[in-house]
Amino acid sequence: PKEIFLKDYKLPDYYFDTVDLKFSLGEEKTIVYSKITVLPRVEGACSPLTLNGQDLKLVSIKVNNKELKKEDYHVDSRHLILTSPPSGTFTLEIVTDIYPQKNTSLEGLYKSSGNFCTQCEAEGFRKITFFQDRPDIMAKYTCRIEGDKTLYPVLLSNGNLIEQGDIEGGKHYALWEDPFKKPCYLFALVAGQLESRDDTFLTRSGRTVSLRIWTPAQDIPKTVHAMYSLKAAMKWDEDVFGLEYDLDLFNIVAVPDFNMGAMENKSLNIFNSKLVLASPETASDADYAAILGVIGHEYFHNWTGNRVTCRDWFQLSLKEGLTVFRDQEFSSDMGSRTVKRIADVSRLRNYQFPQDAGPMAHPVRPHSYIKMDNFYTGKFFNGKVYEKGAEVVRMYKTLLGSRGFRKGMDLYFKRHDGQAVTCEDFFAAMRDANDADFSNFLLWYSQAGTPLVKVTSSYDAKAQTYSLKFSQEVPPTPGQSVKEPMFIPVALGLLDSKGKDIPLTSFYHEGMLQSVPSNGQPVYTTVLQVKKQKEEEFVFSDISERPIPSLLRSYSAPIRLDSDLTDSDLFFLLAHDSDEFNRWEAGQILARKLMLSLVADFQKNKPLVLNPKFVHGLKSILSDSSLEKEFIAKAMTLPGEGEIMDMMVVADPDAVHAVRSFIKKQLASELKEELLRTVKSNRSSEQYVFNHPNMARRALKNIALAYLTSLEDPEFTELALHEYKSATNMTEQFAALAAIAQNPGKVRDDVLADFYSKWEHDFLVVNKWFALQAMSDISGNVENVRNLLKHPAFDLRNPNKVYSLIGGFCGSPVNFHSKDGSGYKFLGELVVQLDKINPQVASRMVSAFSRWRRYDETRQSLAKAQLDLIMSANGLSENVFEIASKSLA
Ligand code: HT7
Ligand code: ZN
Repeated sequence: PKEIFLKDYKLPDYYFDTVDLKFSLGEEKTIVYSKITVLPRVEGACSPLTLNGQDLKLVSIKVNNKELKKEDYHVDSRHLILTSPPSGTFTLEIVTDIYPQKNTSLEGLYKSSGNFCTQCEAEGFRKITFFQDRPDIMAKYTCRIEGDKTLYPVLLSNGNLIEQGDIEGGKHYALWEDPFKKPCYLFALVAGQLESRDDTFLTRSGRTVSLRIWTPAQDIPKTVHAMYSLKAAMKWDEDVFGLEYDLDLFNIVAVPDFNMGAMENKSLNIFNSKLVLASPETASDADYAAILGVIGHEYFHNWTGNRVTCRDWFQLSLKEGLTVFRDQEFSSDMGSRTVKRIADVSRLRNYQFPQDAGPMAHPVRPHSYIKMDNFYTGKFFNGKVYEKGAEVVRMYKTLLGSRGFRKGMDLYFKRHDGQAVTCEDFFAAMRDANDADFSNFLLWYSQAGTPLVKVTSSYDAKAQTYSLKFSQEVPPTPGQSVKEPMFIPVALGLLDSKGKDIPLTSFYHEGMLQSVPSNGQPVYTTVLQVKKQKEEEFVFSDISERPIPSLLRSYSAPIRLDSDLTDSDLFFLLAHDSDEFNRWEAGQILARKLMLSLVADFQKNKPLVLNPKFVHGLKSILSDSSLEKEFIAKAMTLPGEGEIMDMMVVADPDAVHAVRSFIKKQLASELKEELLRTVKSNRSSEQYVFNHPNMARRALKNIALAYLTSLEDPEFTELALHEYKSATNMTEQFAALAAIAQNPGKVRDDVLADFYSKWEHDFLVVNKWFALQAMSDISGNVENVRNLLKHPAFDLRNPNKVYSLIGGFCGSPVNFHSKDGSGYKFLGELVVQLDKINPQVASRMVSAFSRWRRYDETRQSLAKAQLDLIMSANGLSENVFEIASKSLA
């Protein structure tokens, strides 16, 4: 397979001005007619024009209305090359046959549950017709769709519907015109039997936009929350960024077969049903929150991605990092900022940091790729381009403040609307709008690896000065052995002995006095700019007692921080920090330290004893009625097994699992009364409402119930059964089921069977049921999962089912990394099977092997054997090849 490099980027020799498409949808094949106005970039040049194409049957090709002679073009399995195109502007007409019914890759045009739909990002348009399939080719499109009127009553594409009518043979047509220039990855077509929920949005300039959410008729009642989310997102983008929607129609279509979460096609977003359909009985709070976030995300792409797009796929973070940042901010404003930040940082630590420390490490802007699809974030595949990219955008805001950031955004749109640009262009807009000195900030895009920042503190009582010394190191990653120091914003506060913030006015840095910016009000948090590899000192004067530093407030940079804070400092921060994120963080640092020391004890066969101070710390959080309930739930959640394994020289899944279970049970038994009180006082008394206080209450109740049920005490099993039976919403019903399912036995089996029989008609709920069983830590679970593969509701062709069952299984370290190799064998076999059906989904699954070198020798050789087997499979896709070969390198 061919590797593509950023350094090889060249401007295209030809631009496309207009693209007129016609689709004749058929049951055996679909015929695609395309008519393109081609403009040479340099007038008079007539270099060959290379078009991409994959799985296409070329029917005919015309240039300026004349059939092209055989000697004037060349076709191979991936290209159509016009060897001597005319000089000057010309029209190119191509007819191709495609076979959407046979397309199981869910890329290009395919059928999902009887309906046609498309997925073109990143490089799927080449499966529809021959084209320059690259994002810097921006053109105006029209699209005429013809199809059977009964089978496909609804015909949708991008832009405005300008004509429709009946044609012979029981068919009808629709003609769509998109007035905005766009790259082909934003093209979309949907045809089928769908109904819509309709609404309107009045923009701030007074235009009425029609909003339509399309699903099969029976699902329409489940689109209320999606419509609410869309309208909230439209309003938020106007309020926060001054960005208004630019067409009179916005469509969303929900499809059950989709490789990712959703796709931001211009004015025709296509969504995985999971991220549209919700009702209190069938969707959990987490589903509701995900729908809000993803509907927002795709909508926000209209400006950050569509109006201003990427020059090439290496710049993916330009749109994705920025849009993830925007959706995170949207969700924060709609709920709790602290809780959202905690969730995002946990995700970063659990998925992205491990990747950054493994063979798949790559910069936010990769230097090369084989299959671009491998750089996207999906359900079981977090990536630097998205999550770390969002952290990079957040750092601009931390450094410039909200107003400075907004100025940078305004300049970015002013300069680049309608263009395909690079990460440097975004950087330049932020810098120029603020006259900022960003020195080496761009390294965040080009250097892989998570920086490790060490900080030591000292207090001089006589001089009343407090000094913080920073040093940083960026670990080597594949292809980048030596790194330069990064520009790291460290948000900082200082607490006095009563736990109050000390006002900050100035500090010395490299002998220079720097004043803390203020608008006349006392300032409690300032941002230090750490830029050097060697020691860099910041000295605060007039500090009358030794302060406790609250470092990296709100997680101001995506780094690992190693400080000299003692356990008692951390307990103090846990109790007092005004930065709630750092309160949680102090608890997490303590929990990580505790877990690591217990893991060492476990490995030495020493008895496990839980530090009473830790129990006491959590007890006071649990009983503190002044705290927000969801914050308490987060603080009660122990760091994930992956996070702890990541901190070990040799990851030991069995020890980490044993220790985490031990702490959970120990906490449950010591805090029994408080937990029971928490369950009882947080039951739902009213109808389900999706709002922050109610979600927080349910989250707290559910974690308390999970702790209690882990004790395997009949009293608490009974309690969980009661909660399961009396639940009026999926959040509580499923949490009770999950609590019961922790413990093997008849009760578990009966409740799982009961849940299935209740919900077998709802495929989204059945996926939850698959995932719950797949992720179970019950020993030898691989056999259950193998049996579930044969369940009538399971289908390897549906990505959601694969992510639930196979992805879910890989999420249980004890079973996936089982020392007998049964988990590895299971995944190895499935990847080979899946790759023949859907390479994108297969490559996401194979990435579970990528960190095989982190384990002991036995596990290493078992995992490597599976990777070798995968590599030797016949007809291996480029997607799987890239991940498997990089993992083995
Ligand atoms: N921009 C969208 C990316 C996407 C995608 C990428 C590869 C393969 C399938 C895909 N479906 C959607 C999603 C987003 O980030 O908004
Ligand atoms: Zn996106």
